[in-house]
Amino acid sequence: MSFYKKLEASWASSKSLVCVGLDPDLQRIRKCLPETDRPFEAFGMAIIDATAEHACAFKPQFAHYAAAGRLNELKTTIDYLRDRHPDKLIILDYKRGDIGSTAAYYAREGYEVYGADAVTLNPYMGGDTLEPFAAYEDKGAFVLCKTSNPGSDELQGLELASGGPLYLHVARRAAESWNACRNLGLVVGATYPEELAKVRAEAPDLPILVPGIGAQGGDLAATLAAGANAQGTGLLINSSRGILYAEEGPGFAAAAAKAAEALKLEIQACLQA
Ligand code: NUP
Repeated sequence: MSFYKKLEASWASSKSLVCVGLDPDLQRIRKCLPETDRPFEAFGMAIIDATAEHACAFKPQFAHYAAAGRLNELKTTIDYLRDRHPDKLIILDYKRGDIGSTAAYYAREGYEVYGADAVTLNPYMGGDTLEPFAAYEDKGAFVLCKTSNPGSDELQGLELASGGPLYLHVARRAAESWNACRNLGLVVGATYPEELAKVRAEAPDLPILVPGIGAQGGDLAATLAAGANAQGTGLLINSSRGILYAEEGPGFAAAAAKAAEALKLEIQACLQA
């Protein structure tokens, strides 16, 4: 199944735009779970099972696993997700970007070793660095466009001599010449709804992954008004800490379920308004 078809199917079956970010943090997990050798796996599985009915996608964050020396648990968590919840989109957030010959290895890592449906990529080395990923025609890649961090304007907002900011040039390229295989999306932070509206105008059909809701204080209503399409989809609204650590104690999974459900319902209410 093509990446866009899989994404459409995950929106349709979940009736949700919520993407649950898996950003495990050992200190916080220790407050939630009894001592175990594989805390990232146990925490991830519990969060996945608790929140799946409210989510269309999960987004494991590579650095959280890698920095803890727990990439093996990233792999088993993704395997578990694929096995138990096959209709959910799995987005590996690793923001790769390198010369094409090396990018081919990163693509193999993301899609074949970890088995992600989609990855996040940094396109600022140029479109040729995306090609090895786009060549996996049934997989997807979300290209960083206007990121959620406070400093994202420093480079992404630079005005080009040809007119308009750099991030809009990225949006146009991702919608057109970079997207020959029809499997790209964009990343735009919920902290920049005005910029999201401009991106949406340049890329009316691209799926947009939107982090920055919850812990980073992004504006949900403005995000949906700026980025949702006529069908009330087109966006994946990510929340990581706001769901994972809704409660740091033994009730973490039930609290995460509640937080994911609350986000899903808030999205529905905004879309209906
Ligand atoms: O622009 C971006 N902002 C951002 O926060 C692009 C991202 N991929 N992210 C990621 O989304 C970030 O690395 C983290 O995994 C997640 C946001 O987490 P939270 O603020 O919801 O806890």
